[in-house]
Amino acid sequence: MTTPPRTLTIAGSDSGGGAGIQADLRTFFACGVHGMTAITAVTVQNSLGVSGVHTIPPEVVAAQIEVVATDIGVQAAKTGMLATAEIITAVAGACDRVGIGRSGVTPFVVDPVSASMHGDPLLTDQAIDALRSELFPRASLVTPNLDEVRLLTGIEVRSQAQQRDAAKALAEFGSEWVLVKGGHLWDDAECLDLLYDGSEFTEFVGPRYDVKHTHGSGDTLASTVTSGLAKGLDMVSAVRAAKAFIQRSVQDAYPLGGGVGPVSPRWRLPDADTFLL
Ligand code: PXL
Repeated sequence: MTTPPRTLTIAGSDSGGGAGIQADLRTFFACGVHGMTAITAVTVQNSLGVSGVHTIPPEVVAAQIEVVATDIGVQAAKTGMLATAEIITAVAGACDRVGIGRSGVTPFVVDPVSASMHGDPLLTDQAIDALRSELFPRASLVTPNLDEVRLLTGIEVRSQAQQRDAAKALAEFGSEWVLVKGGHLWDDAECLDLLYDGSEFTEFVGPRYDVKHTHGSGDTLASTVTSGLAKGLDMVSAVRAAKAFIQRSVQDAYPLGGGVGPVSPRWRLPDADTFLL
């Protein structure tokens, strides 16, 4: 057997299995790559929300990145919940040492996760600055939703025209590509994700699905892009593939507990309901 492409997620654990590391790993598996993890924080979480956060020491986060990169190798990496400015600084240093990000050769997707969909904070206020100044310049792609756009740029996006302005403002922070996700433009009948490379826009338009269970959708999208890049796709092709993957996974979202359930790549296993029976 040959070894599949290897991907690394630098992110937090969601004990409810909906988002975070858990969503990233199942997406990596569904995309046919070998997923590895550098855990930044353990959240105490169920479908109703986050009731506790325990952060991992920054040097332990950095060490996880370095041991897997030096032994196993990483074809693409992503970030999710980074929790604190100290962890962000440690991640930036470790990535530089192993060639992840723009100073190296390994594509690096930065998903600037700042809060859960219930509004629970997953990043300290001081860490927003560190994200902008330390991680964005290293990123091949950043993937903010519109709440994160507001935190990062101060721009309140209410239209597709403002979505373009936001992409231009975000590009100033130094990433190679910006993907401004339009899922939170609730009044739009369609869902526009806007990709920008500093000079040209590429639009990815899809239907807006009327589903309540969308936990982990941003993580799933960023993990799919990361998997595509690890397999050697160019950025436009990786984002196109990821948009198709998340649309299908939103349609297969399921209820969980008393709150919000996850989007699911279970459709990748056609016999999921009958296997083992
Ligand atoms: O979906 C963003 C996210 C990322 N990582 C963790 C989370 C969440 C949302 O709740 O809990 C650990």
